[in-house]
Amino acid sequence: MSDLELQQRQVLNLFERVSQPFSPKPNITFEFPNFVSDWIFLQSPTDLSSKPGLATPASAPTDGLNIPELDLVKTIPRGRLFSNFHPGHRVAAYTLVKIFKDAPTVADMLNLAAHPDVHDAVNEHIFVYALSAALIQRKDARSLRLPPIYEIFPGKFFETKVRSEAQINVQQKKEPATQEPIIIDKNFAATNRVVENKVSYFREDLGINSHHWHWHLIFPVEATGEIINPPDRRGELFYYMHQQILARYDAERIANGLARVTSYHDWDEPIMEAYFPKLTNANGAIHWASRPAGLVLKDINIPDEGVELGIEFQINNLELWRTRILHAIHKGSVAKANGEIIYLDETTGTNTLGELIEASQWSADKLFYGDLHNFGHIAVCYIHDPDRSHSENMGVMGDSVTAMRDPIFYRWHKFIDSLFQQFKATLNPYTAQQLTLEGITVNNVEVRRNATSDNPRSNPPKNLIITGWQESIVELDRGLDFSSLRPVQARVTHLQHEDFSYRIQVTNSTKTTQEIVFRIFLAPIADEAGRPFSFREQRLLMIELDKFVVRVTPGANMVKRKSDDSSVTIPFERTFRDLEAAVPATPLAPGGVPTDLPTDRMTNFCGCGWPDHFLVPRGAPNPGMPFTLFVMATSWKEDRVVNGEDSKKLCRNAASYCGILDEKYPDKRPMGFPFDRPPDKMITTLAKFIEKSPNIKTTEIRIQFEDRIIRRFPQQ
Ligand code: CUO
Repeated sequence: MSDLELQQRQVLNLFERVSQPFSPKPNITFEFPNFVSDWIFLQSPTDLSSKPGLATPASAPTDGLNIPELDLVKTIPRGRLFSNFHPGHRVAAYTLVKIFKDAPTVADMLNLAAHPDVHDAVNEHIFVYALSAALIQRKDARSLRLPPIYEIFPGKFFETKVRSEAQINVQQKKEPATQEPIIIDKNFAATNRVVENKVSYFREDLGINSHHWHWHLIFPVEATGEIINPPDRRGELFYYMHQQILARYDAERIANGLARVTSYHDWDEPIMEAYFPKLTNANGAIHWASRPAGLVLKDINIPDEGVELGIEFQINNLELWRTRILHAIHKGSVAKANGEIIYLDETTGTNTLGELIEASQWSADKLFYGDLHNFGHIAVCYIHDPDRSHSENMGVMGDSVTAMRDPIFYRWHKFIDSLFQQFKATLNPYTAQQLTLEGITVNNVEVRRNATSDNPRSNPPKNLIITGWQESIVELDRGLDFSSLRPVQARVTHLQHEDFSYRIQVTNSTKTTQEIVFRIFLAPIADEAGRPFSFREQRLLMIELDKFVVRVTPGANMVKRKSDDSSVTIPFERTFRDLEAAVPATPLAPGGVPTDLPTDRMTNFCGCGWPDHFLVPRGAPNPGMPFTLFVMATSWKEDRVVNGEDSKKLCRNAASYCGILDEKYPDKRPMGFPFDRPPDKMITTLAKFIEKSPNIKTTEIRIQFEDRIIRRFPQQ
């Protein structure tokens, strides 16, 4: 076994049954790392001789380890649910990230992570967060893959009773060949008498929630380890990625006859959308709290949570911070603590505001502008027990893995988005010149479904996309608290669409070949009652489907692009078992430039990306739901951000919402361009918006939902 193979197996081993004491698998040995003796104090002996698979080199101390900073990590006890929106929890988690990143080599880090004084002593959620973050951030770990978060913590995705069914499965000792997967009911959290349940397939989708976890993992609120500067346009990405979630969610709501999400900004009003998650941790002992209808936000005072003072704030604080942020938006500038003024201009204003509102370490003045977005998550997740006098756990809004399950997530983020939209309204509308590209005409655009085994018709109708359900297998046995020698599988049902392609006819009337950026968006045409949207409304519903660069030769060109090449999405994640079967044999070059690796071997950063199976909204049953498909051509020469060898960068396949690892965001335009700001007052329709721009073309397409299983991929 090569070092790399061993390390990949060690990573998978470390993420198995994290709530239990660590147990190395046969053939995987961890060695107590020599390096720790340089920077630790040895106390609290743990006898490793009784731990098979945990070896002690001759020169290393044998009596256990005590890294002083681990005391800080342990301020969040094992078993407690973890919130990366909570400052005290973050201190604990980032401290462990730093410990892992400070290990001289990846091998040292993995050995340290396996030590019982680390693995078995720190909070299991923090352990997974910290090891994942360190693996992503360490350049020398770029060849290693993380298993999917829903297999590490199935309790954050699947209802409690799945655990007992799994246990029965194991006790009955069925052979794998005869073992039926556990069926996950896609309506487990509520019945259809709950109106909001119509879109639970979106809120509770495992790919969508995994994406949200990954996004917050790679864009931490504060610096971890040696990171000092934020990733490029991090604050703007915070705005844009969440704005796109809202646009996508609203499209699902409209398709299901529901009104668009309303902003949650009146914090004295009761929240009428209840949510009962029915989730527990691996052994079923700790549950995520439910939130009945009618609760009102209360001041938070939880002294036993996190570092020193725990967490305490008043809803008044949120109101004060909101006022200060709005003041900054309408004055056009924010003031740093040292008095320096930062103008909110059209180039960096959104980014500055994003850091301020979220609020991250890179906020211009966190004391003055506060911690608005993060504390909103905290206030909602403890709304049922705001001082924990009932010792209740938090609700799902506290954890980035689970927050998107709750309807209030979207209302809270609609409020957050409204702050950005107020800023965008202060910017000059795009001029006709900014919206045109000399010499390039997009003559036509259409979509065509690809033929499938289910649908072998050779010439499917154009401008029609079919959606339906797909069943996928998820492995549960690595995330449960009991050991099983045989796979325990669950079958989950999620939305899927048939593959399709864009065909864009474009004429280049210049004399030279041009590199053109194609920007493709999709938005519903009418609301749930069939009333057509004004352009001002529809602009906010535009969903980015793809953005790509093509060389266009003089004369007529036909550009074809497949839906699964989208710059927004990533494929379904690989299971623990897939990763074990496909451990990388050779490391990547330093800096992580892949040479010939297939997509599913790329680094952990690839875990960030909208799930491919949710590229397009569900649509409506026959005859389908009408959408506007929008294609715009802009100049790559003007939009390009010099990124070296663009085509070779890691994980650029979901760059639109996640950026590119260690690189600048690969597009100079504001995220969401050209829909990121309101048009001129005189422009009331999309047709008017594009009338002077031959480089833009729209067409009407339909998305038709068929309430049946479609087989886009072979069944696993
Ligand atoms: Cu992603 Cu509020 O930021 O959940």
